[in-house]
Amino acid sequence: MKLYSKWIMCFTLGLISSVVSSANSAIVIRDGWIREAPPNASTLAGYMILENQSDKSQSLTSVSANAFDRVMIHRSEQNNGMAHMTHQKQVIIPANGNVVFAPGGYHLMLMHPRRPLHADDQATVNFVFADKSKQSAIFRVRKDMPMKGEERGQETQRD
Ligand SMILES: [Cu+2]
Repeated sequence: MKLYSKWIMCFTLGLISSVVSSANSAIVIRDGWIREAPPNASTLAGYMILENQSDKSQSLTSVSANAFDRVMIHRSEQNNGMAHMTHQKQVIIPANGNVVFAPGGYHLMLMHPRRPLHADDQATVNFVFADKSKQSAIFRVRKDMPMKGEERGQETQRD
């Protein structure tokens, strides 16, 4: 009987450590897309939803992509009717909550594309979080925001 419970203990610890050593974060990245830009554009914008499926808040600290020299996290804001962007060192995703990156708000600034990106092309984007966990997602290049319900439909009419 003692031996048996010891075995259970080992098995449980083994399971726990395999979860801890996993590099995947508790964040799910959904609906990733990159807005298509003219071929000579030096910067593109990327959008997605970061969904935190854990009971702990998470913090996004850096982003990279093979298709770009550098990726920065920005936030667009309106101040006295003037739009401007600020660089974000981190973005906190609340426990069991999400943060939406969308035109007019948070966005990824994808700098200096290393290859031409046209509508329907794909690029892998890599996310690193404050707890050193990582997550990657495939973003699709689109002419415009994916249509999903009326709210987003209105966004696309801004352009
Ligand atoms: Cu920006």
